[in-house]
Amino acid sequence: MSRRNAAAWRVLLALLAISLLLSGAISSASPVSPRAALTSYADIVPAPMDARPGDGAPFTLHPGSVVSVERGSPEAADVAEHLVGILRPSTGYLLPIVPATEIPRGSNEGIALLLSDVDPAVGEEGYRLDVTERLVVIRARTADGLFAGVQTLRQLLPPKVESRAVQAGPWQVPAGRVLDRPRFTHRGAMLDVARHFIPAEDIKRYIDQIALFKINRLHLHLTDDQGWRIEIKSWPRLATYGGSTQVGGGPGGYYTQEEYREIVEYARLRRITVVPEIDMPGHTNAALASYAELNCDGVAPPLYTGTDVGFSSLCVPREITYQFIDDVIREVAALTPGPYLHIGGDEAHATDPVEYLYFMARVTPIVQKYDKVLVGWNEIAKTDPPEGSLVQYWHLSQTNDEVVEAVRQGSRVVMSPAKHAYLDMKYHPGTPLGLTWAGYIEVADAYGWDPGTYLAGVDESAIAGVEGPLWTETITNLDEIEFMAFPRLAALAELAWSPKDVHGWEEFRHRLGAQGPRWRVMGVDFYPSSQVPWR
Ligand code: TNX
Repeated sequence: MSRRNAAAWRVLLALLAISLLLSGAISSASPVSPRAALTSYADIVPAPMDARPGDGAPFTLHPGSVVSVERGSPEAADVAEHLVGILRPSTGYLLPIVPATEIPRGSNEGIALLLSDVDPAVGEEGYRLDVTERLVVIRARTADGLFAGVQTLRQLLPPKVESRAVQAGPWQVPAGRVLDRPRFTHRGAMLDVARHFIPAEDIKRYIDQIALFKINRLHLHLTDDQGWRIEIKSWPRLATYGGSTQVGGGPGGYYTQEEYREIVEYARLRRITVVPEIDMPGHTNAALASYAELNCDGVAPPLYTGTDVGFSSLCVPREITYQFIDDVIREVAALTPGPYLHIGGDEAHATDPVEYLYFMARVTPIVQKYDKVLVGWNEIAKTDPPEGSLVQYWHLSQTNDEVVEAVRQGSRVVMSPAKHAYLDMKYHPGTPLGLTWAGYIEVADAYGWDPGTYLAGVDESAIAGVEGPLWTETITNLDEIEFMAFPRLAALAELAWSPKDVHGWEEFRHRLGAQGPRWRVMGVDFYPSSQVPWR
């Protein structure tokens, strides 16, 4: 069916639904159950820049409601598809998507996603949401903004809207308006799929969970000592052998390039840019085990299933090392529509410091040759990264001269200070999973820092954003990922999105408490911290 035919059918279906409604064949009135409690504008996470409840009647989604979308924008249409993908299963309504201009003014009832008449205050990624009795209107300059507005709308609908099975209404949104835009452009989550392999299906579920909090970067730590998780066609043993185990000795696994492309596309439809990381020159035992010629002594070490760090290094003096890196970066760049390529660079304790500098001077031009922005852990700051690079700060200290200097040379900083942002740290001594080297991180600790002022001598204008890394030495599956990520990732998302003047632990923990029912419906196995008044 052509796009035009499909659109015509949807309009017809909508008209049919509306006429059924008018003839009383479907009752739009709520069942005579007690009025369901309305959600609140005070409960949105991350807190919007400005949210005001109105005094009008709430909006109610009806069986005949339509979702209208700006004409001529395939990306806006994708956002509409995302929205009805959530609303249709739980409401059981048709919710056809129609072009905005085909709806006669005044006759529509439903949700409109528009790229026109936009308040300039929303910037590139923000949105304005207006809720009145008959209409929900989201206006933004970009599909990113519309998508962010849709996430706010989700949180203003009853939590059961997240159900995959039909639920009873009413489907109400309190009247009001929101004007919103992000503080930082980089709002990330990192997943280590190397220590334990995480299947593509679970990555997609995690993408759904993080998108709700306006996270827009998914950094995948694809390679480490314990496993190589991405198919590289020019060096096939990296995945087939180097990916064949994991921490503890399980079977491991890897993504074929086709599976990886699907992850990237799934993320794109949720306005998330995937940032692939190929860690080097350390954290490379899986590669060294797969190809003897990458080792200085020409002997491949055995695969590794422990949790030590800092013992492996690519062979810096050997020319084949750079042929290998060129091939890998070429193939990974070709799978990556986003601008970033992360080359790790952390904990290279088995690499001579002088050789480390030489190595980075060789690798940096390769990343540039394939048109990618260089990203690395903060150790790369000492290697004179090119202007525009991203330095990901993970150390414990709040001062770092190398990072200050890299910023002076035009790098920007992604803040992942381990004491606050490391999602693999235990919440408290009794947490069954996780590590402790950076301390315990309760929800208040994840929330209680300011990414704009944390690093001495680095101005907020040089901060690209915030990212929550989840290393998986002790984490083996999606349930465990959820338990470590939530609710802390929601705290980091608020630091990354919301203006500083709306931050506040007291307000935040109440907002967070409102997410409990939604997570329960979504099947997210979050940690029920006693710091949070869960609803
Ligand atoms: C440090 S953070 C690492 C990882 C470990 C993590 C465990 C960083 C750049 N390197 O290799 O998995 O600690 O918390």
